[in-house]
Amino acid sequence: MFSFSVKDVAFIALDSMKTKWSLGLLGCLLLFLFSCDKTEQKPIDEAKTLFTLVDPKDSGIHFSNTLKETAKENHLVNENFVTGAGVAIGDINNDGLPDIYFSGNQVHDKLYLNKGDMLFEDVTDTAGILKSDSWSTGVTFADVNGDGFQDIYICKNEQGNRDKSANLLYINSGKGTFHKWLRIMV
Ligand SMILES: [Ca+2]
Ligand SMILES: [Ca+2]
Repeated sequence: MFSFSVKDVAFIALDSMKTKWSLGLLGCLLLFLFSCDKTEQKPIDEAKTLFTLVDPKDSGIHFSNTLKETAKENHLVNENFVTGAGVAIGDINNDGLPDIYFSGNQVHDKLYLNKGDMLFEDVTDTAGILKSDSWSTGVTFADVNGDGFQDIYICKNEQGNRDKSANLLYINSGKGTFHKWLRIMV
């Protein structure tokens, strides 16, 4: 014959709830660990992947939109810290190979000419692209004057500086160089 006081019943109920919670948490933890383990151990069959990562030393592309936050310049006072920059891909010299323009926030923009076989040449300086100290937030190629050569339009947004926020339009000479043709206030 067993007898339980109200205190004993309350203790058993509480202990039972703790056990259930513990088992529930343990179950969630095991599920998480097994699901992570499954993903990490899944072998990658490179023959079935759509893309192959090209090492910068092979492609020649070393651009990185690196951001450095300071007490004066950070994501709390400048929304551009979380909006990123931009990339444009187009054939600027009409050789059938797509070329790449990277716009940079705190780093300078870079223009790469496609030399074939996934090798690119940095032609930023020789093409006449400015080393601007203002934030570039986007870029696109478009033949704005209809001469058959892709021109470059770059969006700028410098926090609190309207003059540095003027967008830039570069006109393609068709001879490997660009002329800064317009500063456009928006
Ligand atoms: Ca090209
Ligand atoms: Ca053009």
